[in-house]
Amino acid sequence: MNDAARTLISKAMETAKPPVEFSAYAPSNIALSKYWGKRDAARNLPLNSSLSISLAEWGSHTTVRPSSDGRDHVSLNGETLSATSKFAIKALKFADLFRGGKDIPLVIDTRNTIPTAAGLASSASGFAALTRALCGAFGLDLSESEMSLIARIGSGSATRSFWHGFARWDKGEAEDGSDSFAQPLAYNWPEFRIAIVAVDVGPKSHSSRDGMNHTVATSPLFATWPDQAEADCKAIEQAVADQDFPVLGALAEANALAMHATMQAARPALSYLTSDSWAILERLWQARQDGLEAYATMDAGANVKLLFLQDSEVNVLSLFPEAQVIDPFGAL
Ligand code: 2P0
Repeated sequence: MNDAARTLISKAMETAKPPVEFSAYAPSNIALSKYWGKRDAARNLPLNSSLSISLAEWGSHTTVRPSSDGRDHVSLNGETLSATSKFAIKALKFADLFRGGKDIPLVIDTRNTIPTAAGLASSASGFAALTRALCGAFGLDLSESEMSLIARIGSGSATRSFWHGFARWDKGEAEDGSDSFAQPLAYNWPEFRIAIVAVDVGPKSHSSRDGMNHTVATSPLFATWPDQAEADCKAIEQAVADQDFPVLGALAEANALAMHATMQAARPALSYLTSDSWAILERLWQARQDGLEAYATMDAGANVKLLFLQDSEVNVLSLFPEAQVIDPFGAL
């Protein structure tokens, strides 16, 4: 299989040094224009481009170091994981891309700063931080675009987690995935805010990977998604460039609802949104009719993320007192 990411790693590893301890951070991100559907599952190549905003200090800190007892060790949030845990298997399989069959035992220690109660997935920040940490540990001098390309093999959304602010993952055209990676968008928007309204913190019934594959395979509504998503991505980027918040918010909300509609038309239907999610949306839509300028986006889970500008924060919090507000440009 010709895979640009795997080729890039093997080439870089030809001159790698023995690993040293290296720590890295990557922020989580939320897509304003979603990635949903793959044209190639082995390389995690998407059917459409996507555009995200990073979550500043909400993300993953990962340290990679050589193991002194000859065995791999993986820990998450201070807890040592069994080698058979899902997280450990995924992290070590990803590290194997770098080890290329050589016996290089590693310790991988990840700490997520995303509040557990926010119920956000951490695979985006997790694989981006792990990519940075592995590259650092082996002394590989790769650009962020190259690291984004590599992180895609771990998780598609990780491509967008190498920067603060906005990022766009171009779907690319090449079969080997050489042009499918993300880039930062050089727009600052200090008033931009995101609030997480947590609905359900339990484990989800379907992983997003299974959910998107099932949707692509069975949903008659999916046919219109890739072109619509591509158009939304372009229009949202333009709205970011113009700092036109109502246009951006309306597009992001419509894009998220269209993604969820493709899932609801899957056979059998797939729904990550619960009655609580819909109740939040209805409350938001009522408030919008009354003048609140806030919009919603939802991913492969029941939580609702609100998008608004700083001057609406007091009103958003009075409507959703439990919401956790993130200032994506604040700590930069
Ligand atoms: C996104 N999601 O753009 C979309 C919106 C969920 C809904 O990217 O199979 O964990 O590892 O590439 O990146 C979640 O999917 O999936 C995701 P894989 P990933 O943020």
